[in-house]
Order: sequence, then C-alpha cells, then structure tokens
Amino acid sequence: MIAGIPHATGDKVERVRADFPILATRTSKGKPLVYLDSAATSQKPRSVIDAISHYYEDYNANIHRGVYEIAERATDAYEAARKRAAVFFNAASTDEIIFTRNATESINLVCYTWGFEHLGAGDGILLTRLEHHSNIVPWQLLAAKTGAELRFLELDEQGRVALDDLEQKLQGTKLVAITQVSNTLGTIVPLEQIVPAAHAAGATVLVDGAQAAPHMSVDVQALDVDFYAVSGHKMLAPTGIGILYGKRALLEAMPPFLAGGDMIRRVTYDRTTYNELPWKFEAGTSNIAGGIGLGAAVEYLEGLDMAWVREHEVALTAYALERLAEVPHLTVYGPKRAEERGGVAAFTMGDAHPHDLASILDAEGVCIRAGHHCTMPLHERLGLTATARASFYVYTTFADVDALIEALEKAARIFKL
Ligand code: 7TS
Repeated sequence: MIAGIPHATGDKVERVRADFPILATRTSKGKPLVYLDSAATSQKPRSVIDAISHYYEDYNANIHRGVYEIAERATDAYEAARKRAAVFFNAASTDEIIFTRNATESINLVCYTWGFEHLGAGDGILLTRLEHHSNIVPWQLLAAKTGAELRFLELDEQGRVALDDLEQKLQGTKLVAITQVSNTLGTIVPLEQIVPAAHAAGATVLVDGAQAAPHMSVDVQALDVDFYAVSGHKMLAPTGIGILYGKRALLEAMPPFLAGGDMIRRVTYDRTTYNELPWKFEAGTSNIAGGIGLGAAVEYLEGLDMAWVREHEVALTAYALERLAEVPHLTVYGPKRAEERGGVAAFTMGDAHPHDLASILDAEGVCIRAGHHCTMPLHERLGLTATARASFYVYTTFADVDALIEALEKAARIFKL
C-alpha cells in the first residue's frame, strides 16, 4: 500500500469539495458518498445549483422575445453564458457556439446538416476504434443512406491510436470524426497530429469533446477543429444543455437542423428565411435554465483553472493506476502512463462480473459504472462484454481512490479470488 503520493493540490481539493453539497451526504447505509462516476455525469457545485434556482425564482421568462424586464434579464443571462463558453473554448466568435442538448445532439446536428449535404457514395468517414456509440451510430445511419463508408484508426496494445496508416486512411476521407478522450480506456487522442493531416487531405474534422472539455484546457482555434461537441452535464452543468462549436463559414453554409420558432427571420405560408447564427440552429424554446447553469459551471471551472484540473487528474490517475495494480487478479485497460490518459480507469477483476463488482462497491458507498459504457464495439475488440469503470473529477480525492481499493479488496474476498 502506498501511503498517498505527495500532492500539491490536496488542500485545494478539500476546498473544492465544500462547494458540492452532494459530497457531504451519506448513502442509505450510512456510508460517505464516494462518487467515482463523473465520466457518466459530474456532480454540481452550489454556484450552478444557485444560478438555476435564481433564474426560476427571480427572472423566469422566455428569451429572445419579451420586452419586459425579467424577459430581458433572462435573455441577457442566457447569451452571457454563450459568451462565457465562447471565451472558455477560445472560439473566434460567440456566434460559433450553438446550444444543443448534449454531445450526442451536437454530433447528430453535424451529421444531418453538414453530413447529408457533403457526404456521398464512396466518401470516407474516418473514426477511431475508441468511439462512443454517439459518434458511431449517426455515421452508420448516414452511410446506409448515402453509400459513404466508415473507416477506423486502429489501436495499439495499450489502446492508443495507431497513426502509421493515417495518411493512407485519409485518402478519400471527407470527414474525420473522432473523440479527444476515450470514455472507456481514457486514451487521449493526438489531435495535434491528426487534425493537420486531415485538413491537408481535404477532410473536415469533428471532435467529440464530451470527455475532454470538462478535464483539460480546450482551445478550438489552436486545435483547428471544424466542429467540437460538448455535453454540459459532464462539466458541472445541468443535464439537457450541450454545445456544438463550429467554424463560422461552415455553420453559415449549413441548412438548419430542427425547424420551428426562434430559428427564423421571416416566415410566410410559402417560404422561410432563417435567423442568423447561432439561433439558426436553436429551434423552439431553449433550455434557458440549463444555459444559465452552464455559464455558472464554466465560471466555476475558470476559477479553478483548467491547468490545475488536468494536473489534479493526472496525479489522481497515476495514484489509482498504482493502487489498482496491487489488487489481485485485477486488469486495468488503456495506456499505462497517466499522462496519456484522462481520469478514467476501466478494469476487470478475475471472472467477477463487473455488475456484481459495482453492486458490492455500492454497498460500501462507492459509485462506479459497470457495463459497456456505450462502447460495445471497443469492448468486443478487447474480447470483453463489460468492464467496471472508476472515473475522476475536480472533487475526487486520493482517499476516494483508497476507498475504491478497499472495496475491491473486499469484493475479491467475497469472490474468493
Ligand atoms: N462521447 C463520449 C466520448 C462520451 O463519453 C459520451 C457519454 C457521449 C459522447 C455522449 O454524451 P451525452 O451527454 O450526449 O450522452 N459517455 C457516458 C459514459 O461514459 N457514461 O455515461 C455516459
């Protein structure tokens, strides 16, 4: 047992934890909550919860229409959140930030607008073997309708993306749609190598940032991605709000996705002209509270500093990998070095079923996810049907990792491993 790696960020984590009301709660069995499922969804700080209640209690009104005071306040707060997100991701302009429901909707928006306009028979769509179902299934649907073809970048023995045949796979590829961080193996995908090569080959690049945006500093201009998809709920914001970043020229040329109120400039019974960006892609009444909550979440993350967030998670992941290696019969999947991964660790323990493991851990107050984590094809490639997965965030402590290990050792005794 390692008695805790020296870790300069420890005091700060304790201060962070105090901002998350749920972390002070106990399970029905009286156990302190050890939340290790942040890759599924993050917990929410008090400032986000307050921003949402404040909206409903003080200035609830629909946006972009009312001329009265609270309607204007609601519109201003919602648009201020968009502006904050634009700065956070370093978009060239606030208009390039489209609010969606989540990363899944962001990817579907690109698929059904840009994708169906630009991809046809024989065109390549290049993914990695790491992708979440959200970044596979839309392209399969498109391929089935258009005759476009899915291709995949393979993985090495540590689950890192192999780039040796990148140039070859880019030939005839019109879209590269890849995750930045794997939600299962934790692999960080080398966008700095893939994006320039994709552009040189004439391909457009969509990045699924669901597991990256919450955990590291993301600069969409420096990355030079064409589209970037984000889920708010994984980065301290409420559920039901996400972002699609897109380069302005691409967004302007794209047809609308959903049609209805708010996305129009002028409608007659015969025809419609569309609103300008970003509202062209935001039909119907928006998730106003969600947008305002996302603004508060971004503000909170800015206050923490994304460089610290990443440093904290690398330290935690390194510690978790060392400690998990001590547990008998346990196999962790993905890159060996913490620096090459996000804060997730998927593992199996002997032939114990991951769901049984998760249930035993639950009795100890330790929340992990078990299953295929919406990466069934990846699990199949690893020869697995399911894994158990612990995932970390800004409020996770070394003590949480210790609690995980202790609960796993207990499970090993129960399974007589
Ligand atoms: N892309 C990646 C890489 C993800 O990890 C997820 C969600 C999504 C897309 C979809 O996000 P959504 O907010 O649109 O649903 N991943 C997980 C997970 O790992 N456990 O629960 C959800």
